[in-house]
Amino acid sequence: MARLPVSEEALIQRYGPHLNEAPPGGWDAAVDFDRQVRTHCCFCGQQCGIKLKVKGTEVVGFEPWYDFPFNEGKLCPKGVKRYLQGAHPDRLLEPLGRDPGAAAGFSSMSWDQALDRVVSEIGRIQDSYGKDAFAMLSGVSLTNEKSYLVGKFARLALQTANLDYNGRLCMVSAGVANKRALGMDRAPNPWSDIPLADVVFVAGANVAECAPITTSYIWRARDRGAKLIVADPRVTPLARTADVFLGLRPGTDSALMGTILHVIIENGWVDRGFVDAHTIDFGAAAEAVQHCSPSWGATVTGVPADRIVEAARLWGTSETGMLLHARGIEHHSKGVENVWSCINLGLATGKYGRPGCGVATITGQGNGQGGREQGHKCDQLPGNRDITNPEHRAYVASVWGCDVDEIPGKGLSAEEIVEAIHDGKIRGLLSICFNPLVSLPDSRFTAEALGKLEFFAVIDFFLSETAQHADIVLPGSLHEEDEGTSTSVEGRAIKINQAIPPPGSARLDWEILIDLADRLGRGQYFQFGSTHEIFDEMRVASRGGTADYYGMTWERIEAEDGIFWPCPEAGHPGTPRLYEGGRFAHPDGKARFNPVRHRPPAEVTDDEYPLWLTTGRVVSQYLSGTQTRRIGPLVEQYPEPLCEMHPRLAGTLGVATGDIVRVSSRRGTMELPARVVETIRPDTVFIPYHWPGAKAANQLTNRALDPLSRIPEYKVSAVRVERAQGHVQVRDRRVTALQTEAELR
Ligand SMILES: Nc1nc2c(c(=O)[nH]1)N[C@H]1C(S)=C(S)[C@@H](COP(=O)(O)OP(=O)(O)OC[C@H]3O[C@@H](n4cnc5c(=O)[nH]c(N)nc54)[C@H](O)[C@@H]3O)O[C@H]1N2
Ligand SMILES: Nc1nc2c(c(=O)[nH]1)N[C@H]1C(S)=C(S)[C@@H](COP(=O)(O)OP(=O)(O)OC[C@H]3O[C@@H](n4cnc5c(=O)[nH]c(N)nc54)[C@H](O)[C@@H]3O)O[C@H]1N2
Ligand code: SF4
Ligand SMILES: [Mo]
Repeated sequence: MARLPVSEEALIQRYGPHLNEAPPGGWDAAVDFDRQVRTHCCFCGQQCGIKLKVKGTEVVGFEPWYDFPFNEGKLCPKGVKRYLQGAHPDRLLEPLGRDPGAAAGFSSMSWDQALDRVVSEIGRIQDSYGKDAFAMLSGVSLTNEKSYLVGKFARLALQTANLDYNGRLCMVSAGVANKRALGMDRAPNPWSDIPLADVVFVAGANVAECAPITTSYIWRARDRGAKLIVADPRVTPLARTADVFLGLRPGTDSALMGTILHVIIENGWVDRGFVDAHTIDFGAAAEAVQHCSPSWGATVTGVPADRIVEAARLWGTSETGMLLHARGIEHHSKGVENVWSCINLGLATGKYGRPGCGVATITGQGNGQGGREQGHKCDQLPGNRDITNPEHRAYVASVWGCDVDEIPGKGLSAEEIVEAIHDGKIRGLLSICFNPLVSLPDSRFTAEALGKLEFFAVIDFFLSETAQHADIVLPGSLHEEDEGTSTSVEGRAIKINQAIPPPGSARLDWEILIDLADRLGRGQYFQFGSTHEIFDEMRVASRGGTADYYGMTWERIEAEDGIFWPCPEAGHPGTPRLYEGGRFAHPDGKARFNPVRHRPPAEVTDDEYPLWLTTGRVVSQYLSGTQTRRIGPLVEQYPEPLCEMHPRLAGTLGVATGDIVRVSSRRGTMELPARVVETIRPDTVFIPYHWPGAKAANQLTNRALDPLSRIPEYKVSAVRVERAQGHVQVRDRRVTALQTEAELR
């Protein structure tokens, strides 16, 4: 496999001066601005520090924020271009009501009209069908304060149990697995631990495209001589520099990790001292992988046995090591088990609670970490408390000043809410910061469900594809228009600062919710005059929970470049590294091994659908694309979905790059251009999912859910691929700089 230069130094030599070195006069010397606002990127969970340049009431550019320790000024293409979204002509400036007579299907209305309509429909639906017949969906591009407010709003203002969030499509498998195994749902390490690892094992994560800044941490480890193992059906840009590449068949991670554990046990590489002192149930986990010999593993995963053994040797014999996983492991109907199979490798070799050691999920969404702690999940209350636990409920009721019985019980998860809408059990929906029509699996089913709603309201700043199905659309706020906190991939709470006010008559998201609560007659619970006041209540509500923010203040968060939770009291320094000294977060201090027996995905290939489809991302687009499809330079880089396939498969289909192919699954069919690459397994095709309608990968995906986390199986479907009519010139700027001769066996 051709190798690229790895160190930053080598890259500087090859590609010119270091990115951090601004040209004389700054990056955008030509940009005329009044002031710079220090804040963070609105996109992924890395939450890079950035300075926005503001002229009047417009964000006109950016400058790297070199002093912010996580990214030290580095930004990926999305961060660099994010400032272009606010001025887009599609920005929603006033409330919209469905109006079949109007050209665009909507006509504008006053806030009073719009909010009164929402409130009267909530009342009508709840009076006719019960409180839980009105549901709410939320998202974790929202700050901690807004996430907290949404949780309280749904429970006390809407009084519905049915609230869930888009993190349900994202990190929940890791969340459930971490909580049950270790007692806490957070990456165990600050990212500064990555360069200290002797082995970095990246499983199911396209780091260079989806967590771009993490690449630099891994390179620093490699510069120190660390070995890199990558497990992915595709030779991702990072995988092109791997020492051991495990090009597994989609859906076989628990077999791969189980085989690695088997080899570690057989060779006596288990850290018995650590296992005996700090864990329970090792025996059960060992028994579950007794049959996982390297030849068995090779048959199931498609990875040569000697490579699996080599990965096991590197991981099993290294003093330190970090395993980083993302949705490639977690987006499965056995996502929780997959994560457990990774955690078992960390526990068996004592790789927790020390510098350079840990098994960490790479959180995806901007506030994917904080948003999963503040209580807008269907089973959760603030502080990552359990909504079914009487003590947890009583504490939160005491903070909210309500009767404990006023807090509804556990509700349905995101996909289940859509299924209940489809079944006619849920009749009304309020959605903020979620674009389910593009992002949920089996989009035809989602569209059918949205069509059955008696009333649907959306709070967004663009008319997303989902919002096009709404009865009322309320123009909310962009990231740069509000302030608050967010919690990054590392578990570091950081401060988001307001750069500009919302334009036109758009309003701050939290003000909209408080206005609605007032009109619902529940204003007594929502006496907040500012986001700062929401933070102060949130801090108290989190007190004593595992995700404890009680000791934080906005001022400290700014002054200290962020604070890692738990931070249980004033003056507490925060907790960058969890589990030090081998003390885990369960009451007895011990971690749990969980036995994992590999099982196949919900859908497997057959004669009719003989290929694996896996879906994911490209560097220049973000999630459902509502934002990044409106940023010209990002669209330029990769304007439409391409179906990645191996030359061997392309050969049997008679297809070359640019030829249109038809991809069909049991749910639907789409046509799109092929992109023939050597960097994918010949039995697998990959389609990025950032586009709507006929370009949506989710027309093909399966609604199968993990039984514990309720995450959909985005990473495995069975498909058929055929050549269709037509040929186009494809543009994929991503790969040109990184083209290699890499070959998959
Ligand atoms: N550019 C960009 N960056 C993003 C985002 C974005 O939309 N665009 N979204 C953010 C969010 S919310 C998230 S969740 C993260 C996602 O970050 P990642 O999880 O890194 O991204 P994905 O592309 O979803 O999938 C990761 C990898 O999993 C591999 N994979 C597919 N099936 C399997 C399998 O069965 N096993 C294994 N081991 N690997 C498999 C894919 O080939 C892919 O390379 O990215 C965040 N960052
Ligand atoms: N096939 C396939 N499907 C997937 C995945 C995959 O890998 N493959 N990945 C899944 C994953 S990991 C994720 S995270 C989901 C994401 O799926 P979604 O959460 O549905 O995607 P987003 O694009 O984040 O949608 C957020 C919407 O909220 C709006 N928004 C953003 N910020 C704010 C804000 O501050 N306030 C308000 N009011 N609105 C805001 C945006 O304009 C957008 O319309 O997709 C999932 N879907
Ligand atoms: S998208 Fe993620 S990696 Fe890129 S600049 Fe924003 S926070 Fe950083
Ligand atoms: Mo995600």
